[in-house]
Amino acid sequence: MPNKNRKKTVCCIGLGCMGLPTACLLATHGHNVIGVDTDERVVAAVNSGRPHFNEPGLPQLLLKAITGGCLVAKTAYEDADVFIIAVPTPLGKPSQHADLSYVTSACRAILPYLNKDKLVIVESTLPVGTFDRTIVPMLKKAHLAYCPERAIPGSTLHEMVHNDRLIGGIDRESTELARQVYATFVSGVLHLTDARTAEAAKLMENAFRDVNIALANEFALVAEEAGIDVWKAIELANKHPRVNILKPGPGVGGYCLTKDPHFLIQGLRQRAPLIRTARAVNDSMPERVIAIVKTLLGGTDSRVLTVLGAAYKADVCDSRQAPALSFIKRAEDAGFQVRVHDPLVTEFPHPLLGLAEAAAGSDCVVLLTDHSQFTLIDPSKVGRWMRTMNLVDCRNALNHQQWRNSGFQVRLLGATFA
Ligand code: SAJ
Repeated sequence: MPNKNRKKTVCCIGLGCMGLPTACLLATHGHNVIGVDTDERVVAAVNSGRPHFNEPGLPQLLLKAITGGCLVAKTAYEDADVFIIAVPTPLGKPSQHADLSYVTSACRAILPYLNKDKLVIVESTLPVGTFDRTIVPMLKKAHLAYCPERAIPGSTLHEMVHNDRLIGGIDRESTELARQVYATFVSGVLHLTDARTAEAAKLMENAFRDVNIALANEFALVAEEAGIDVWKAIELANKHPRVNILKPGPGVGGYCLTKDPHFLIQGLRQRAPLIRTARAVNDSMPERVIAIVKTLLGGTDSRVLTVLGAAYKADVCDSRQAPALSFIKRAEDAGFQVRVHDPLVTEFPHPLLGLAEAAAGSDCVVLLTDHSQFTLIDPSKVGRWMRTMNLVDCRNALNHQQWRNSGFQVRLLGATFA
């Protein structure tokens, strides 16, 4: 068994939204960390002490790790005591099965360094059984554990430290070694289990959230037809001691909820109709928003839309699988011109404009993401730039009375009237 008292070198593979915060936490809790990423821009950003994405507290922690000399990023792999794999597992198309190519290529790259004194931890999301079936046969020379990452973007560092963690080693020694690594910075409970159960738990968490958001979205559709305000109804329903309904919105985006429900049921004979339907309900929401916009604009030739929010959720700069992507495509197919404003996102397939440019000559503001900054927008100013003053708020994020007082016609998703 490796000497647990020696300062460990940890090689963190994948410096994305989860890998970089993990590397920084390890580096500021007594480990020497080598961060490996195939993207040279990411490596350069990390080594210069500037995170390549927006996450509260990360710039300060990264700077501390770099200036303390405990973290260095590289594009080449290096020997270490512990390897942590936190690379993406995208949804393969059209199979809707996990694409394991990044994980398996990281496994192949570390093979030359492995022996019985090494520990490999995989944090990447995996379909149930993948660790035992695919990873273990490749890396069996080392101690192995599957420990899924479950922190939420926007509160990653807090959750990485305070959340409970699942540790599924292939044997007691592997589980114990992985437990020791996380014990250096996690204050939540470290639950020891097996890899298969850890894989399933992670996927079930995200399927649970996706299904519950779908329910909230379906409530929004019901409310629109029934002539009630879903936001008020949900607020009141949530006063019940055993009810906690999530929020409706223009769809579910991001890297996790859009794929993990598929991973959970991939390859099963079981059809899992609820999980599949939830995905379909959430994917249908951008189309519902288009229908609302069309009703609001009526039969006029008003055809320019200003989208507020390209990020998949509030106050993050990540636009992966954002509802805005699907909304813009459908709106353009329906003949609308779309201009997009997002103060946080920098990479997006559609041009990102300043607010004034995005609103100039527009007929309708469509709020898709509830960034805090959007509540500071002065509707009377925006109204002066627009051709006709309409607002569709898909997140119940704005002060509708203020927008109405400035001359806007306002529609709220999930309510016939704002
Ligand atoms: N959303 C709603 N209504 C809600 C909550 C969310 O429409 O009430 C939408 C968001 O706007 C966004 C999408 O759902 O488009 C996903 O956002 P999220 O905040 O629910 O979750 P993620 O994808 O940022 O992070 C999730 C988290 N999983 C759970 O909470 C069970 C996080 O803990 C996981 O670590 C992460 O997935 C992951 O990496 O798997």
